Amino acid sequence: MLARLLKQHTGPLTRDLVQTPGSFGLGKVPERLKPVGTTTSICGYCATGCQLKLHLDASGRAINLSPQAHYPVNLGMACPKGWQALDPLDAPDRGTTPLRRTAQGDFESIDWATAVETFVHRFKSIQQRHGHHSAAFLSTGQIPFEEMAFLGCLWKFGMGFHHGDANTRQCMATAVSAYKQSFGFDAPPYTYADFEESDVIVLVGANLCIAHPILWQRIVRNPRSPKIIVIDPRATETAQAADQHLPLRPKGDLPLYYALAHCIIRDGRIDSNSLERTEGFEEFRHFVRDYSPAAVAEATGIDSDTIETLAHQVSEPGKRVSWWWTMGVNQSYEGVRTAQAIINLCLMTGNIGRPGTGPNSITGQCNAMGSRLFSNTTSLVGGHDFANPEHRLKVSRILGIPLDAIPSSPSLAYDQILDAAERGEIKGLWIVATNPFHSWIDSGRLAALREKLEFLVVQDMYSTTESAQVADLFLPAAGWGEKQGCFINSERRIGTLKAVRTPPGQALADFRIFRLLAHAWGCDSWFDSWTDPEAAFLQLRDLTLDRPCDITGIRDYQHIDQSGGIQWPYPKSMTTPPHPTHADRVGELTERRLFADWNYYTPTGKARIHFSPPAPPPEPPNADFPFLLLTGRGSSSQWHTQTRTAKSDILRKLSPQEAYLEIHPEDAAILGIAANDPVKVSSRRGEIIVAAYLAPTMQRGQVFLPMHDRRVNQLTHPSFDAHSRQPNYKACAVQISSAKTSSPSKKSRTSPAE
Ligand SMILES: Nc1nc2c(c(=O)[nH]1)N[C@H]1C(S)=C(S)[C@@H](COP(=O)(O)OP(=O)(O)OC[C@H]3O[C@@H](n4cnc5c(=O)[nH]c(N)nc54)[C@H](O)[C@@H]3O)O[C@H]1N2
Ligand SMILES: Nc1nc2c(c(=O)[nH]1)N[C@H]1C(S)=C(S)[C@@H](COP(=O)(O)OP(=O)(O)OC[C@H]3O[C@@H](n4cnc5c(=O)[nH]c(N)nc54)[C@H](O)[C@@H]3O)O[C@H]1N2
Ligand code: SF4
Ligand SMILES: [Mo]
Repeated sequence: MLARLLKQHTGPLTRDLVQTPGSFGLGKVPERLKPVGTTTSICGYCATGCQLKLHLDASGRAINLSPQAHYPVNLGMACPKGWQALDPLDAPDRGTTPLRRTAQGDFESIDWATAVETFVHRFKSIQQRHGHHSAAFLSTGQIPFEEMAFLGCLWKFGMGFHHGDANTRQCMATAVSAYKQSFGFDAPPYTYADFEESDVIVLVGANLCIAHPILWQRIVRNPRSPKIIVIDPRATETAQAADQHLPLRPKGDLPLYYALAHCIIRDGRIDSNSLERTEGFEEFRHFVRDYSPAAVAEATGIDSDTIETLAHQVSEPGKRVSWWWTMGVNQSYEGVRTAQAIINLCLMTGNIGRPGTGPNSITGQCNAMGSRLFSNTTSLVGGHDFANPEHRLKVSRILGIPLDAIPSSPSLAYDQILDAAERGEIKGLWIVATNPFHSWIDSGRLAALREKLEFLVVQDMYSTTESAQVADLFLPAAGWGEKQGCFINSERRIGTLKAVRTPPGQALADFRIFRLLAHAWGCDSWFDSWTDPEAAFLQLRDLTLDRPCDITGIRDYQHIDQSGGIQWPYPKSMTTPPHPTHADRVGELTERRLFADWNYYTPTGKARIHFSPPAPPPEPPNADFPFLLLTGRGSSSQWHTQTRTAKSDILRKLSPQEAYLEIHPEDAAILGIAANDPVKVSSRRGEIIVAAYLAPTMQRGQVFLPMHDRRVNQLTHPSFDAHSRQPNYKACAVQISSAKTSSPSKKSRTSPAE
């Protein structure tokens, strides 16, 4: 009950929690645990990128932590996950030795020499028999980018395999594609100060109070009394705390933003100077003629008067308007065009490149932005293009990799890798710091796919994850707090992490594991200079020369720490003489946004306006599956597949422990379902039983499941955005019935619309 209550009130409560050190285990410290020193690390959960101050004992071991007071991101605040970041390191199910599957199907402990030998032998054998396209890695946005780059370069250049993708495909691929097409580079333009400098803040499919609580705090600090508008089918914690909530029909975003463009153009509220810096506006003007508010009212679920008012609010001359989106936009079958519809509105109204403005995609994982630049998956490492011969030459020269070892095309996308595995073309998979057997869309399919794989390696902190449990070889990894490196947060800020704990047993930092594997594969001479994360960082830094993400002005890790983090770009030309303290540099370095000159990274220097007619949803509700299922984050104390957060006593107390379905009370009443009743949720792909949570915050005919329960993705529909290949996690058709009866009663099949 406490958990439910906490969940229900996370908005206002979050505000209390982030400011009350005592409530998070920082109370009285026993004498023997009195810290003798401190260091700092960026938090290893979300992409906000809060800096934590780690309190160390005499041996350099972290015994506690608190949020860093002067860091320009969190300004002394942290959410519950950050406060409890050390807890998961001590969990009893940490992987402490490599494990290998025996002929009987059990795991046996092996030493590293045997593990590395097994890895190399099995993958080499696959490559010899089936070629360079026959295995792939699936990695993450949650390890330092030095490690991501090592993995991507080792696998593709050193080991000679072609395919690898990351869980950022589940998350940020839409924003990447949208920015690349519109601006010529994957460049989120904002800095967090924009939250505090806006007059109108539009949050689209972004539940900040749960998913980015410290960013919500930044909004709360805005002295301009901003109008906060939330566009979300659900009356989320954030929507309840906002000035206005537009409960749109799921996936009604695209016609809604086209209608806003229609009104803004009709009323002449465009910024002609900004428009001069764009291409494609005439075609767009013509296109949106058909999108009057009346024409889209039904598709959006928003009446024409409200749309007219919104059009006015977001185009008022002299007002600073910022748009912020997260998974409500990205995880859609037409996410890229939706993100671009927002970008187009900002370009039309001049709301870009100025304080308090911007079409701003908020990233999810601590290092999603690092993955976008350095993982060597969709883009060639360092913000380059596999297809560009000059880029390949540059990477070859700076990293000392033979030119012919660099592929000229990007990898298959995540879903295409899994399709290829299903067809038997991909025989081996190496999963690093992600848990797809829980988090991938239509996850039930992975069980069958597993049978087809010859060899599955999982490299994780825990041997108990859904993915580790089905591996042939498990490699135990050190986690956040046990290793060094850098993350890049949502506003492009690079920050460092430190090793303040010793990994348990034989667990090793991912970086060290890659070094072992490079040696055993026989390609270690190519990675001789990758001796440690900072050495790798310096090479990766040099690689960014003359790219939009140029960071060649950064001297070393210490420079980053002294500067309060450094946002890209930071080319050599920006380097100023070092100051003794971080405080002197505040203001000079701490907040920078892109496109102040409305010059974009496209060949013409102009932004490109993209649009397409909205398409019908892949799986609309019908008489048999009458409800639309939305999924997403459940509470601020739960992280994804919960391998880490579930290990903290405090975080467990702060979050609901049983899986639940949010359903409108009137829909529940029609189905004969009372609060807490077991309910069966079935889609065409599977069925699960969870507890009913009667939520007037839901619209009729829609239900919501938090993604943290391992069974949720057995229901989701495998459809994807055509441009970004991001999964459409947030809309599939389901049937709901009381699980008190054995088969769905006639009543349970009643459409909520009836
Ligand atoms: N506590 C916690 N914080 C996290 C995470 C976590 O697991 N736990 N994960 C991190 C990661 S990786 C990510 S990506 C972010 C995600 O952060 P968010 O995107 O904010 O979280 P979600 O709950 O996935 O989705 C946001 C909202 O999208 C809405 N939505 C669904 N369909 C539509 C639609 O068609 N249109 C619109 N406009 N909205 C829609 C949903 O109702 C939901 O409220 O959170 C990060 N922060
Ligand atoms: N239905 C539904 N599904 C979703 C979503 C949704 O909204 N709805 N959201 C999607 C999104 S946005 C995301 S980002 C994904 C997240 O999905 P996942 O990436 O699968 O989820 P995590 O639980 O974060 O998995 C990270 C894994 O890395 C391990 N790990 C942590 N640190 C380290 C390390 O340093 N080294 C190594 N080797 N391992 C480490 C953890 O123990 C954990 O097993 O889920 C997606 N799935
Ligand atoms: S808001 Fe994100 S980065 Fe900050 S403490 Fe919480 S999880 Fe960590
Ligand atoms: Mo994500």
